Amino acid sequence: MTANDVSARIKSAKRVAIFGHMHPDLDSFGAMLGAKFLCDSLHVKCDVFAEFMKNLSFLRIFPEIYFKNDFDKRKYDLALVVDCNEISRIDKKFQADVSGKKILFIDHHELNIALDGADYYVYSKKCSASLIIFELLEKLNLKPSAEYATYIFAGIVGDTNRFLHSNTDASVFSIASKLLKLGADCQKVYDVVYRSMTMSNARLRDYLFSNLKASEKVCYVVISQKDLEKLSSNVEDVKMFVSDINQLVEFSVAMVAYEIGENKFKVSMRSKNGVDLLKVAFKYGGGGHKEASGFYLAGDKKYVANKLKAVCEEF
Ligand SMILES: [Mn+2]
Repeated sequence: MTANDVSARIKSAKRVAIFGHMHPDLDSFGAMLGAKFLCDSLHVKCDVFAEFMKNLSFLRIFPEIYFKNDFDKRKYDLALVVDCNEISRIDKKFQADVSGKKILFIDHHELNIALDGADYYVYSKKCSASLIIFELLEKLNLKPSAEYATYIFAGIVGDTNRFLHSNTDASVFSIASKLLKLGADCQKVYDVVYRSMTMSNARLRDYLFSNLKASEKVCYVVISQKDLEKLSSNVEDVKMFVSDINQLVEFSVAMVAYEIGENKFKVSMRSKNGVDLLKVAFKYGGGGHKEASGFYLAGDKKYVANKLKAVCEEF
């Protein structure tokens, strides 16, 4: 698909429903709002659907009024799914109603299995879905306002971990520069994302580092809901520190398993030194990127710890 194909596809719709992935992150929100700007600019009506969780501090960047929760599928003839390329990764609440609809995916994750009849605008080498949306806007001669430039900038900052990951190439800096010229408020993004650690966050970070287990080049830590309660923290707080653990020079892979529901754990993985995580992620039914991916495990804390010990041997 070309940028013009994407534009034509959107223009052929009467009303577009925009979705990101479940447990949305900065890039998911940035790309959803970027997609909203795209539809607005093409004069196509759209609504953005996302669970707006008050405990996510980074959501202070994105106005709550832009998001809806009650998806009435009869009102929409196109689902525009960003930062995600499979229905099973869309927020559970909307999954069933999205399947069967015409779908356009705009994404940067490795495509595992393509869905019959869906359209894909996927560039897996790109750092973020937000950046792909900005490039789309550029190709269509559309200029985001300062407000939308801030959302797109936040998405790029999120998925590159402020230009740290190896997915940061010259084009990323060049686009960041363009967004700043458009008025993106980078200090606001940094204040909300990187200068917002509380004392309980600090204690959680300490817990994660203190309870690390390690095999040769892989380290991992498991944290249950009970542990989180004791630390007055939640899973969203844990996500802040996965990349920190990956900074340890002794290891090439960091895995953090956190309990998201009773006996259900999400395992977030990060790597460096060229270690590819995708094979392991796909093997356990997950996905993501070469250096940042994840999967789910069912079982109690002890089971998950034993499982991760075995997973270490696969690298
Ligand atoms: Mn992303």
